Amino acid sequence: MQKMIKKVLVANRGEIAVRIMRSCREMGIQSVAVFSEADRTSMHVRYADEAYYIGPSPSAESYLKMDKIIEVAKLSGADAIHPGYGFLSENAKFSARCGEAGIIFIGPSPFAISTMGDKITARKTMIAAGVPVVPGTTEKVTSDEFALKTIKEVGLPVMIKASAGGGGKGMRLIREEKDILPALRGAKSEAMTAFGDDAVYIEKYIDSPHHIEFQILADKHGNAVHLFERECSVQRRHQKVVEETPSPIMTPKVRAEMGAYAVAAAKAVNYDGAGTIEFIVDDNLNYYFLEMNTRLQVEHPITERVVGVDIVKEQINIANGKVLSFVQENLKQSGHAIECRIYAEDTDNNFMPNPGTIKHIQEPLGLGVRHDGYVYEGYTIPIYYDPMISKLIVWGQTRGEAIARMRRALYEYKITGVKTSIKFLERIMESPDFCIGNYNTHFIENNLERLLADSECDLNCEDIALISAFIEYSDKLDKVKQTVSMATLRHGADWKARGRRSGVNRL
Ligand code: MV4
Repeated sequence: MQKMIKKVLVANRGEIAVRIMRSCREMGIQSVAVFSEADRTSMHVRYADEAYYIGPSPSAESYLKMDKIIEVAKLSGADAIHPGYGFLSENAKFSARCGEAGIIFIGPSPFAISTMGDKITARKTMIAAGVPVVPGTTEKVTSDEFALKTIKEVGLPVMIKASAGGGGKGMRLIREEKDILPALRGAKSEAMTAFGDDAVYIEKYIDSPHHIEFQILADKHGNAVHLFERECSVQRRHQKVVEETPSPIMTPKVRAEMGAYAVAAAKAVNYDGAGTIEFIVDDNLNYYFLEMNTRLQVEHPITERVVGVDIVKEQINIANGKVLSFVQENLKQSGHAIECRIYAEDTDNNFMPNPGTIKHIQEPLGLGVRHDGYVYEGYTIPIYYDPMISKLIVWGQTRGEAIARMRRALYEYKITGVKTSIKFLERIMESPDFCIGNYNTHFIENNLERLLADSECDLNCEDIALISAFIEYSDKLDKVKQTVSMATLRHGADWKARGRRSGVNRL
């Protein structure tokens, strides 16, 4: 029997670092935080049992420093490293380096990471495993003739994708014959610049698709299960905004088929740990493997809620060499879960990141609500990292109940000091197409005007000035009282009620 993990170094920050440490705490495992200059006051540092400084704020000088992180793991006596998502999570070299240092990498083998990380190799491996892939090339595109021949076979439009890319990086859409060769040249040079690898491949373009992914868990003994799907089509520029499970378009038959393919995909690379198989799905429920994410994903909590499994705990059990404690037949979807990603961004200004200091935060609570975050009052969101503040996850017995609960939770959610995407998310939850489940990956661009529209507001300028003053001086009670009494004289005593009716609290 292998020695059990007693201390985990979390090589990440923000909400996911806290999320991972929470499962560690429940399992009686000590947690070690690492932090950059900008993260001295971050929540993950406070939550951890121990914390170590690893370098300057830019992630290239801290969270991406393999040597430093492994050194801290040894120094602190951590027997395992959890990489979270992003940073080193899908770095085959890091997985290997941990192994060489005698530290358990809580994630898949270097082989599984590199096979799935190279998209051409992944496609080949999936074809060999009988998993449906998008029609296109199985080898890298080595000549113009080969590209033209392939495109003739599959028909326009097509996409050119970088083998070293993924997640939408280095993609080009070709609709017309005259664009083929320039696009090919452009894609290759772009891939070379971005990834140091100019290998590209061609896929038939699937118009207006759904992005549906399957969560899988696999142990080191050849057992693998899927935890059903997540519908991730509500996205903007390859950034997911809302995720839900089950998918509104899924049928039991297609779900069972895709789930079985997801398990086959994992087994084809001897996968162990938690992973996600992304499929692209058209309106007729034709589905194709797109890529595999060999990490814990941002949106994992909706699966946890509907399937009733702590995915981080399973990752740790798997890393400990345990046999999965359930088989496919034990797993059921129960009810409906939705996640909204809350960003510090200015949705009215091209979604520009809006980091800054949190002046006030009131997090939603109550039945069926989970809030995975890391910020607190007075905390300054650094400019160096992703501006995601938190994830709001709700559960309902039905999709309708889940949407109503998400609206209620977003209504309760109040953050001042930074601009957030809360209002934008409320509009998504009120959109007729979202509410009836009629959406695909073009949902946000197709509805952008409505999603950004100014809400009707019956406040006059003085009301707005008053509320602004209230927020501005909320730490100076005397001044607030003075401002309020002046406003009451001007507007009569009903300003508060009028303000509440018009939703002024969220100004
Ligand atoms: C596609 C596609 C249409 N046809 N591939 C974008 C992210 C990356 N994982 C793959 N992506 C796409 N690949 C073919 N052959 C459309 C997309 C795509 C997309 C996919 C999932 C979620 C959102 C998307 C938004 C635009 C394009």
